[in-house]
Amino acid sequence: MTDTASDPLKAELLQIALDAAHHAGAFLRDGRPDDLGVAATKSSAADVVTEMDIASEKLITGLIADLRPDDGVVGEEGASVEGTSGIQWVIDPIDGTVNYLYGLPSWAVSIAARKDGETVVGVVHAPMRGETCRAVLGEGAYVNDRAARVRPAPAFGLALVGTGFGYLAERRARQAEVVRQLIPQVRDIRRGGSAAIDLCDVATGRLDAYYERGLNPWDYAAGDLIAREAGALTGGRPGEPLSPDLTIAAPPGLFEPLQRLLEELGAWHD
Ligand code: LIP
Repeated sequence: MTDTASDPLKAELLQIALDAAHHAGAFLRDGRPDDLGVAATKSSAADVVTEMDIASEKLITGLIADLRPDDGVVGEEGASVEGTSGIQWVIDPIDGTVNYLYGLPSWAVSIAARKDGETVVGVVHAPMRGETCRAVLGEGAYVNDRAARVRPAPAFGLALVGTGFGYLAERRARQAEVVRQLIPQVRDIRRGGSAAIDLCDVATGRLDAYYERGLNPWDYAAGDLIAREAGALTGGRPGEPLSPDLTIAAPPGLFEPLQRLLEELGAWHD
């Protein structure tokens, strides 16, 4: 895979992200224990961590530290390095952990690089799909070697909308109430279990839109850039950037009415 980025730094960051994601992806795909279990839980008994999440994050952060020891790092499984270079890596070593635990194919390694707080490189590698989505800020989005573009906005009632649900029962009840009101107004809903893949599916036109409340930066950092570079609008509540409060991605013409409806439905609060 030849990847060019106009800026040598972005080219270096992209190559490191691709190499690390592919290395971790192969480890996770080929080394998944048949008896994989839960190593720990976080916000609830359903919010699980496996030994492979931890090992994947260690593998990725080790590769990055060897090549760029002065960079900052934040990872879902606890990686936290302040850094002095102005570059911060944002890592989800397995996005879609529950899918991975159950042996379902929809999981990915998500790696983003931020320069002075702005995401400049994003890579989402989905080994079971044989796909890698990537983007460099201002230089378009790609799935493997093909340019990625969003599907043109459909009529609202024909939109295929991805979403997801949190790990706490009271939040899930609230999210169910939002989706109950949304479903009759759109074509259908899809719940894939990986925000990073859902954002890439918007970027490649496999979903018309995606929204979710309660994501963490490592879930969306890379997929957000990929979706935007593929022509999507992304954000949260009206006038706000995407955040753990609410993440929305969709092409222009669909993003705006979906954002308005989610605001009316209170999708941004528990
Ligand atoms: C997952 C997200 C997904 C969400 C899940 C979970 P994880 O991230 O990608 O969209 O619905 O609840 O947060 O925990 O597998 O990295």
